[in-house]
Amino acid sequence: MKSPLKNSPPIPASLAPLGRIRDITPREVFAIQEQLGVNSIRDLIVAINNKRLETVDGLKPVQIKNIKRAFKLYKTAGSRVPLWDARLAGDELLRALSQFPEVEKAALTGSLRRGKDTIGDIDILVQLNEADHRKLLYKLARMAQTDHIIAIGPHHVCIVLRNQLQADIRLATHKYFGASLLYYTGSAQYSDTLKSLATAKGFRFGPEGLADSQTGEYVAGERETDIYRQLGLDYLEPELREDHQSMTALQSLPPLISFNQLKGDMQIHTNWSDGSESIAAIAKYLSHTFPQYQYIVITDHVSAKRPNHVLPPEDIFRQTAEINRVNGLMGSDYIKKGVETDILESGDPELANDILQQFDWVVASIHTDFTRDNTDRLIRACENPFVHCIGHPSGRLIGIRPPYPVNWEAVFEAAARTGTAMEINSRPNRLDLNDNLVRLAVDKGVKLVIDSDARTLAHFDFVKLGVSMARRGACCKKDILNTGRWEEIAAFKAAKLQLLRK
Ligand code: DGT
Ligand code: CA
Ligand code: CA
Ligand code: ZN
Repeated sequence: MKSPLKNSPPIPASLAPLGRIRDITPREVFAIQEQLGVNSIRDLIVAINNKRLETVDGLKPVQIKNIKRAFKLYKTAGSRVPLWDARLAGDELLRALSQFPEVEKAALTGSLRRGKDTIGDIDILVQLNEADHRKLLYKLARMAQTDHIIAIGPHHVCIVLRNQLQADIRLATHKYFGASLLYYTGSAQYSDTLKSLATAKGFRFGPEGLADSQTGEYVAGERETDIYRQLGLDYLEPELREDHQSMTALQSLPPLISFNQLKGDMQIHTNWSDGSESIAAIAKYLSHTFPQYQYIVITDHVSAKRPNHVLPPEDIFRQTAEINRVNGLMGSDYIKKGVETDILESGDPELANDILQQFDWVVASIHTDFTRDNTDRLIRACENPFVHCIGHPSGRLIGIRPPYPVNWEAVFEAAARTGTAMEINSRPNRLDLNDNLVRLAVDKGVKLVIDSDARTLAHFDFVKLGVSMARRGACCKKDILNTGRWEEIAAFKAAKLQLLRK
């Protein structure tokens, strides 16, 4: 028998990542390289976008399909970027595009508008005041942020930015801007479901508008809301447009949580532990920059076991004195005394209850044993009367560490039963709880807290990412504890104490 590998040429080094993708054989890589002159992953993107794989002699349609699917998988596993980075780049592109006199407006679409935790590519929709799209596409695509153009069509250009992110820029006129916005916000699954629904109701839906399928006449397109209305649907926030379930299950929901409703930041690290700013500098910055905040909670790690970047327990009183001093200068008790304590192997917090009792807010987090099933530990931590919140509950670090195994039903039931909050940690590589866990927690009646876990002043903006997770988890104001005044948080703590004393 002939060895299947015997006649396979080696995969060229520049295309090595391709060789690691399931469904792509060395022979296929070789044929693509030879016949299309594809010598890098970048060339391959161009070839796929220009439908040139279809011209390769010896590649069957099913193989082409496999390569495309595998390449999509390669993209998802290897090169998705955190929402934070994509948002900064997307906002910069929006600003750049708005400078062109022909551009009437521009908006983010795709997963960026839906607020997904990681982003495959940036999608932008531009409304123009003139019809010569092709000429203008070249002009837009040559903005300063562009590294090179991958593909260009009549109303669409795909570019690679200097920061190596990829962006799709699509054009529309005001007549069908809303339809394109809806269509290209996706998700693809959601857009497809809308299409089928439109067909069932005697319409045809696409990026150019909603048309009567009998007459071909356009009946809606300028605004998303016009299309929803024509289809007899309630408007659905972009963060909820993920799967077909969102079509029915999420109709007539109360308004989703918004950043403006947050009344304080519940997890902040200072230069007393691993942060870089003083308590006074943080208080001054936040009271000016986030005037909606009525309170902020300092939660430095306190540990006797971990030597570095933590506050030793003997310094708690000195830190309390400093918080009192700054509060005194501000003439309020704006700064709350919190702590982040480790959840030990047993599930108990490292700090003893008589110490925990002295804090205004206690976050307990797992910082060890990331591979074992942590269900029991998390439940045990919830059962401590002085633990108010579980920090970054799933322990994932996006692109670095998967979440540890947990029976979430059991943990959220314990949190609801004991009156313990769960954190939506807003750091870009955490976003923990994620959207799906947020939704499950809310279904189980668990209260959530959105906080920054900031180490520097720039980190305080992260809470907007946490808000995106909460919105994707269908959270309303009542689900988020820190949309309330501090009195409401105090009542939440008192209720837990009462509950566990029974
Ligand atoms: P990503 O980029 O992987 O984070 O996810 P998306 O959702 O941004 O996906 P992307 O960039 O491929 O497409 C953006 C949106 O455009 C997508 O959510 C729906 C729409 N779209 C693009 N291509 C198609 C298509 O072939 N069919 C349908 N129904 N929608 C599409
Ligand atoms: Ca995208
Ligand atoms: Ca795209
Ligand atoms: Zn932590």
